[in-house]
Amino acid sequence: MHFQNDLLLKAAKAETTQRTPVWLMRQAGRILPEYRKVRAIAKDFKTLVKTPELAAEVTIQPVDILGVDAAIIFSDILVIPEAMGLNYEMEESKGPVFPKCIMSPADLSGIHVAQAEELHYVLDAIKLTKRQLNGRVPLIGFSGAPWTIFSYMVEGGGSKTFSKAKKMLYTQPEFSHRLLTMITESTINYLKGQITAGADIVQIFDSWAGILSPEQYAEFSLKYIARICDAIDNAPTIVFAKGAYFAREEMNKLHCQVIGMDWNMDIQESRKMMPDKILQGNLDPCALYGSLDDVKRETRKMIDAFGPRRHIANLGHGLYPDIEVDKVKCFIDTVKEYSSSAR
Ligand code: 1CP
Repeated sequence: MHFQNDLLLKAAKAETTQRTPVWLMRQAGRILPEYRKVRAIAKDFKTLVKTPELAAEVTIQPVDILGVDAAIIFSDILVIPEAMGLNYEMEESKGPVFPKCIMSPADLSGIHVAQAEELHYVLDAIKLTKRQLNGRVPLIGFSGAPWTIFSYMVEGGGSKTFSKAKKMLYTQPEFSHRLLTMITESTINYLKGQITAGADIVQIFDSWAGILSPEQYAEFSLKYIARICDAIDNAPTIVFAKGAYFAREEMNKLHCQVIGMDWNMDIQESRKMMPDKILQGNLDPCALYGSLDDVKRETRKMIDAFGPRRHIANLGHGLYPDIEVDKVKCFIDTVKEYSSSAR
């Protein structure tokens, strides 16, 4: 595959680039009026995810409108529980809800390890997006980390504390491992399918890493992320574990190329703890609520702290829906300009 812009893939392979590549978590959807138009045509979130033509369109929008160095396939981490047999609904302005959730071994009766083909609509959206991108930028595939997916399957939706999911780890550890193993196997099948369909690099989102103790994190999350990383050998992998500052030394040992960082992680300290990794991140999305001058200053500070090499610029978590598009563009343009002039 010949790319017009392969900055992200080069950076992920630790090759020198003329500037720092940049993309944003949640760059599709949320902030773009163009997204909302397509979303209105689709009527609901799941139809959008399951219609490859529309999913491809909103995947490419941020490449055209924001000028990011990569596209990320428009989907959700919750397609995995659904493929395993646990249906979810996306309630307007509320988020995901599972009509049934997993509480005991009996609830596993309708649950199976998912095969990639069961998520054919995502694979079709990837193939179509790749054709339409035509090598302009690489395409990122993704999945949730097993622990984060487990949290939604047990909790039945979002939560501030995920106390039901954590209760399961304390009260039914063996059963927890059984379910985590099934999610891990499904995720390996799915990510391999995404790469075969054309994803150039994949990111594993462990959004709820930070609510576990270091000991629990090693046992119930990192172990399964490591299995996924070991199984994926034909594309670079990014692991983003939000709040897992306590696991950085362990994450340096994963068979992945890139570690995504949130804004709680000090950049210099992270360089020392993860010397073998390319680092991605980590500006606080709330920094984009400041003035354009504030955004420029904060972005330059981030670029200076990471230095000119072994960095992929991003936010420390996804964009919030009320962040203004011109602030987002300012972040992207500042990374591009400042990182080219800084070397
Ligand atoms: O109707 C809508 O437009 C709903 C908003 C929305 C969007 C645009 C949801 C509901 N999901 C998505 C798409 C999505 N989700 C993408 C692709 C788009 C992009 O990156 O530009 C990705 C990568 C995700 C991943 C995702 N979904 C995560 C991991 C990343 C993170 O933010 O930590 C998580 C935790 C979810 C679950 C989810 N889906 C949607 C919501 C509101 C939530 C969070 C619910 C909660 O608070 O627990």
